[in-house]
Amino acid sequence: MIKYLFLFLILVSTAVLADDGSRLWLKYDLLSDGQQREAYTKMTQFVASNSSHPTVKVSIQELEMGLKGLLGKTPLVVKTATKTGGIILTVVPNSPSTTASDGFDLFTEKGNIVISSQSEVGVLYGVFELLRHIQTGKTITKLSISSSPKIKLRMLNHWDNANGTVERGYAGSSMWKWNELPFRIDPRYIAYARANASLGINATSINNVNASSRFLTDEYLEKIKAVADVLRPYGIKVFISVNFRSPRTLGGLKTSDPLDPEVRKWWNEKTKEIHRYIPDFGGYLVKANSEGEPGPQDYGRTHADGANMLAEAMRPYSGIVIWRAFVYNADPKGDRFKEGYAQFKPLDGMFDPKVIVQVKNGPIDFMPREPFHPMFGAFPKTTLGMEFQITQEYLGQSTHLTYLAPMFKECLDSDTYAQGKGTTVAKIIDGSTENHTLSLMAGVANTGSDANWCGHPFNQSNWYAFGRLAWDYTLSPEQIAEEWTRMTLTRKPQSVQKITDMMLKSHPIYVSYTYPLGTSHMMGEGHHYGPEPWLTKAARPDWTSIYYHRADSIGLGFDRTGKVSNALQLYSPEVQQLWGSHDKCPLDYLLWFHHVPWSHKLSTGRSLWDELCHRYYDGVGQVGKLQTAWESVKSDIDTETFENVKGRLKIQEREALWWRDACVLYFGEFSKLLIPKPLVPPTRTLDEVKKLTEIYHLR
Ligand code: GCV
Repeated sequence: MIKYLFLFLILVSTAVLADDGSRLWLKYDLLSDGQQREAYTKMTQFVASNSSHPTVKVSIQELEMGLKGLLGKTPLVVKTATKTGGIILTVVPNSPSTTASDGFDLFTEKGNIVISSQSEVGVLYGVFELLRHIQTGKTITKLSISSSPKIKLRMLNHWDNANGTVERGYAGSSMWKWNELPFRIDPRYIAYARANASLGINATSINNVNASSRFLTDEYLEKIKAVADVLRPYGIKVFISVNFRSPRTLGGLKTSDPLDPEVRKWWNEKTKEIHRYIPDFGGYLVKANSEGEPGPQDYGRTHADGANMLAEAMRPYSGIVIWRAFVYNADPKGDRFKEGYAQFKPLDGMFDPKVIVQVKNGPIDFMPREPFHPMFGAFPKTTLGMEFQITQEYLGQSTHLTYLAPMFKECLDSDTYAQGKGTTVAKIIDGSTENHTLSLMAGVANTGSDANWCGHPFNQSNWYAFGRLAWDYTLSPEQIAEEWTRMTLTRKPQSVQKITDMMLKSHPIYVSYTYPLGTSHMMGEGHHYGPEPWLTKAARPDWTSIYYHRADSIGLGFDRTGKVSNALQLYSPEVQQLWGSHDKCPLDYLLWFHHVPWSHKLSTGRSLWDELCHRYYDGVGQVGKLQTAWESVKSDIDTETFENVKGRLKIQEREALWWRDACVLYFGEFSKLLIPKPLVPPTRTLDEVKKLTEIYHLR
């Protein structure tokens, strides 16, 4: 009996200790260092605020929760500070402070910590900054921080459907329980709001851009209102993705032509109605005339006609229209790379000031490594927003450890040379280069119903990194990785260093065993998982793999220098110079722009074929190193999390091999060259590898 009781106690205690990841980076576990706790406690004995604003209320709640967890001591909440050693929250609406309205000042003054902002939400952001300081072990005795977001709209785009599925979601089903709303509010909505606010994310579009008109019905507007009410105190505005055909499908009109007066009236009224539910409605997000979605071109109108019609409906309100530039025609002779640019270029200067054109980071589609989209820097009269993909459609979904901050940064730091050296993509999208009032960075969300929200425990870091970079794109991937690790996994310095190192290496490793040297779009058809470089036929030519890699007996890569496609000319002359010759082009982008002969010697001293093989093999080898590094931090990581990541690293190793073998065997059929020594050729045949891919297509 005693034996069973003992076993039961063990089981209960491990259940309590195990970390299911649901608290994300807001863990607030007790700091183990007593001295450090004491030092923090001295400075956080009370919270003073005389505001009853809901956002200040949640700020105070967060401090209570955070400090109780981290320090084991809940601060007193008072209206005014009568002594020192506390945190003073103050909102000074027209303060001369240089911070933006939702920025904050966080400083120590006369023995207190002051968090001051022109707005309540700025105070909330300051509170999260203070808690982050404590969580990551930074000093709070001498604070002097002024922080303003670099981008105004920092937004998640959910690709969640009304039926509870998530397009390209790899963490369970949708986190929005449409069948329960508006009557039941899942506590996760609050957790979601806190997590976003902790990063400064201030907007969310709640449904898929392949949008159902259902989201504009009364029934759904009531549900969305309930979500908006939960998110509001956390400074998050709700957007809706709309189906351009809604006036017909929902309104019973004969057309959805944006120049038709009845259609315009319908949108005006619909917009008014939405504002009755959600007075601070963020606006519309639209995918039009893309991948089969309806749009203004169905009526011979332009993207500007469509966007401006919605902007007109939004005119009486603060909301805006976000119009996606992800469009491409199925032209077998064309180059998808140029499509967005070509369709939007004639419209530069024609969009209403309330419109932001949202552009994916690269010209194709969230490939693991793309050159920056040529629209950035080439549309001076249009507000361009950035669209990154946080969910890892092409980046290992939820089984590969791939930390995306370096990839986001590579794009943001790319120099467009639009107004001379230093006109980076970041400076285009923050509006500073062309003096735009609006600015936007959106990320396609990776959240789902999984207990840990994101599937792979490390995928949380990509949500985190996106938010941190949207607030301040000058932060380094290293700093963000370290911060996230300390808050989420461990504060043990050696392990923090090892994990940060793993994270920083992970994206280059992934690229090595999937898409080295600037190859792209060779994934399994439809599901986009695993390799299928031999994909020759699909519903559209630009959904095959051969369209992109162009392997033949001569070499590999898509010549975009003018002979086959002149896509390179969309960039400024400086960029053209940099990428235009295959001897100078950085190897990471080489095959994006050049068809390189198999035996051509690269700057590494190896031929293209040898380099390609080496990269594939090296990528696989590096996954082994990730596994060893992870083993070495075992004692500092929660057991459930450790085992979870360990298992996924094994899958990653198997699949890295799958990619490697598929690609070297398949390309070997064109190069007719042997795998260079000392690399050992795959033990399986190309047919055997193809079978693995076929399994994914079985019904
Ligand atoms: C929402 C890619 C994805 C689609 C996605 C599309 C888009 O093509 O595979 O699932 O659709 O991008 O961004 O609109």
